[in-house]
Amino acid sequence: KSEDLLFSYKGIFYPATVCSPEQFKALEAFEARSDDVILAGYPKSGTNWVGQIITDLVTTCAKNNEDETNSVNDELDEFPYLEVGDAEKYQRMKKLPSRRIIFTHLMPHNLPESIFKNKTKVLLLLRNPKDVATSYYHFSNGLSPLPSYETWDEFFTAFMTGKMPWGFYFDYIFEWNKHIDDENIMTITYEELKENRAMGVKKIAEFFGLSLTEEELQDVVDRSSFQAMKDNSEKTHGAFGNVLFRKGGVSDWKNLFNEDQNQEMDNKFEEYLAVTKLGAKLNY
Ligand code: PPS
Repeated sequence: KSEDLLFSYKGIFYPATVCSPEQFKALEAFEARSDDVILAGYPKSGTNWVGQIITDLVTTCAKNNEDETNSVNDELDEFPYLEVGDAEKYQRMKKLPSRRIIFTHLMPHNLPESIFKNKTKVLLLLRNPKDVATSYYHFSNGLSPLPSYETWDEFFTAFMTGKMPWGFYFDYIFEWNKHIDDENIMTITYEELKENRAMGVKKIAEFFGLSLTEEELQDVVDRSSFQAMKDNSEKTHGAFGNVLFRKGGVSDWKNLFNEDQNQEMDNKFEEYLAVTKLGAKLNY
């Protein structure tokens, strides 16, 4: 049954095939380092995209400095999502050299406190909720550990009532908005990156203090086009790549939303986010 694929932890659903309550308990004691590189974003906001950019920037920098290694997945063949794995994952992560690269879909109050205490830098990735819902719907019905939905309408109801893995989109943004003035947090939007990838890549490199030559930066930009990543996806993501690299565009929601659903989401935006700083950054 579809719902059996999920479990609830602190009031939020997660996919049981990739996370567990034991591991969430273990996560509380995770010690973030001040030089960890963290990418936070609600599912389907472009995590794999920005994740590749970050990984590419960090690895290029490490090579230049002749550092031995850097990323969580390279060293221990570990899935880079903080909350995905087993309860022993955090012990293994202790052994990793800096700089560790960490992705997460968790809301800030469910992240280990050490991230905020140690002022670890967090890049918060935002994407328009209509495109997030569209992407999430197709992903859930593809090859994924998530429940599938008979119809778009059924999915839309689940999305709008927060019955989604990793929680309610509007709560996610609302909770992160509480951290908008933290010095260790910077935001980037899917849409701004889509409009000008070169500028986005530069902004990300500067935020994490990664210095690369113009040529190296351009290589990172070239390697992170949708087409380049899709072409390489068999290697990077296996069969899963076909589902993940779907359209990679802006406004595909127009092919799914009816007028009522559009209005309902606009109302939700008004209710939760219209007056928040993060709301102003969303391309709404
Ligand atoms: S996940 O499973 O939650 O981690 O998914 P996530 O990686 O956050 O989001 C997947 C969407 O990001 C799109 N994507 C890209 N867009 C533009 N350029 C590049 N290079 C790129 N790589 C991934 C991907 O296609 C998903 O969006 P949709 O709208 O479904 O195509």
